[in-house]
Amino acid sequence: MTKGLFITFEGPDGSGKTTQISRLAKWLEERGFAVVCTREPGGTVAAEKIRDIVLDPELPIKAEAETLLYLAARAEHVEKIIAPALAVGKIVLCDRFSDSTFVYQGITRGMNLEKLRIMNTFATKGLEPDITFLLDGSPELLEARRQKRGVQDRFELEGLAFQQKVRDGFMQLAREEEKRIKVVYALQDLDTVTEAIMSQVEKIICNRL
Ligand code: T5A
Repeated sequence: MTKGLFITFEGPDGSGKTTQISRLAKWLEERGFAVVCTREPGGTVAAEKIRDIVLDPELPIKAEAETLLYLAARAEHVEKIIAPALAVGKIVLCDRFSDSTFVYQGITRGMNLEKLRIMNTFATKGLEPDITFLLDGSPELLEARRQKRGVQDRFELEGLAFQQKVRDGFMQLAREEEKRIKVVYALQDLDTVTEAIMSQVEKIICNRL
């Protein structure tokens, strides 16, 4: 591929993004593709420090400050990790990106979505994913998975009503951008979820070659 491929994974907390990214990365690497796996907030030294702040449930932050921190982390991440990898033809698999800001800070926290989109474009310099997998599932069933895993961050502590708003927010975005955002039901067995994702990625790669 002459131009890289930017794939993002979105969905409620604990929906299986990290697990599916590592499975897809293995599958792509076995086929000879150069893959970069990364996450938001995070991906660079500074952005990982911002991650520690924004996810710390013991540290209260105003919604505006929280939003700016997520966007600052993203600006770092795009400039230093994502854009350079795409420029040399790599496939970037990113655990959360702009859609998380639109859902968590916009739709769920109630910040103005249009303003958020403008600020986000400033942070990303207009970079958008080629395809986004939205791992969707009922908050009650995902809660059981999160509890098994243990530690909870700021948003995971907000309860089921909050997680339902998050789910509805992502589904709203998926309806608005049907072509880019592919909804995958997360509460199937691991292999079925992976196959649904791989078949879409295979199609895109074949169209690009
Ligand atoms: N955020 C982020 C914002 O508010 N604004 C933003 O702009 C951005 C970028 C990130 C938080 O930051 C917020 C949103 C988030 O609340 P995080 O720690 O990265 O925090 O949280 P998550 O993205 O939710 O990551 P998690 O690690 O919590 O969940 P994953 O990655 O979706 O799930 P995963 O793969 O770790 O799986 C969870 C458990 O389920 C099992 C796994 O083995 C694991 O134990 N599992 C399955 N079990 C059975 N069947 C399956 N199909 C399974 N898939 C996974």
